[in-house]
Amino acid sequence: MVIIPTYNEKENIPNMIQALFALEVPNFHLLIVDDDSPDGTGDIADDYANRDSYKDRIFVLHRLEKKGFGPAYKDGFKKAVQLGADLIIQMDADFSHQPKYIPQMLELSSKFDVVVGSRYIKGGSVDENRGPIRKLLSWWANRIYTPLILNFPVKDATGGFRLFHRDAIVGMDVDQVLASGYVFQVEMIYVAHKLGYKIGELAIHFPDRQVGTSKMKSSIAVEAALRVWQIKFRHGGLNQARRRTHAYTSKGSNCTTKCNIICFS
Ligand SMILES: Nc1nc2c(ncn2[C@@H]2O[C@H](COP(=O)(O)OP(=O)(O)OP(=O)(O)O)[C@@H](O)[C@H]2O)c(=O)[nH]1
Ligand SMILES: [Mg+2]
Repeated sequence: MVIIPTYNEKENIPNMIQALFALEVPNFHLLIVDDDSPDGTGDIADDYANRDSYKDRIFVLHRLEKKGFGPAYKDGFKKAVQLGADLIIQMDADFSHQPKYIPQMLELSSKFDVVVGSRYIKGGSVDENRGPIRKLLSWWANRIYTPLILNFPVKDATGGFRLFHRDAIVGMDVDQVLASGYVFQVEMIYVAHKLGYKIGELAIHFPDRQVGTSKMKSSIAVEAALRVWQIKFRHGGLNQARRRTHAYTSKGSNCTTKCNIICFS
């Protein structure tokens, strides 16, 4: 199952749905987690979910307000577990995470508990049009700063294109991941590492968003850099014995009118 959090992605979501289903991955499901986008992304997603061709293959989780992609992902991960997904892939709606890598991620899932789409290993790259300072800062944050502070081997800790085995999502207990913004990705992968899950990296190219509005600001990046320390103190004591063993129970589907549209309060 692929999970995509959305906020104002009306230009991207129809193309993304088509690109994902064109992969023709067997037993493929999509869960869109929308935070009541003012541009109507949630309605567009519902419209696809209700089409006969996508029946029971697209699920839409409606959250009542914008709270950042971290909480949206947490609800999405729990819902995916409840829906019975074995492999859970997270990705952005704006094509910075290209669907063409999904078959390779699935292949690597036989060797690893978690697969990280990585811009900063051999063969990985970011948008050619990015300025040199932005490129250098992102490389430094991912290759030097974060691994040094967290003492871990992952070379793209801030990227959000990842595959998790269901057991890893349950074992990690996503409720203990508290960040809501960009550092959410770092916190998730640090918790996975501390709990002893086997993490593999797949080289990806990361083009910047072509359409839709950017939500990234430099102040967010600075805050994320400082919060890496908070993550270290919060989760530094975790180890394999601290994996959660019981799955999530059903909750929050209090206004289900159609079977594949879920509302969270
Ligand atoms: N549900 C939900 N999704 C969000 C929220 N903020 C961002 N997203 C989605 O999370 C994904 C990543 O956000 P982006 O805005 O692409 O972040 P980015 O790639 O760092 O920055 P840009 O591509 O420059 O905008 C996208 O699919 C967004 O639509 C939010 O508050 N709630
Ligand atoms: Mg983006």
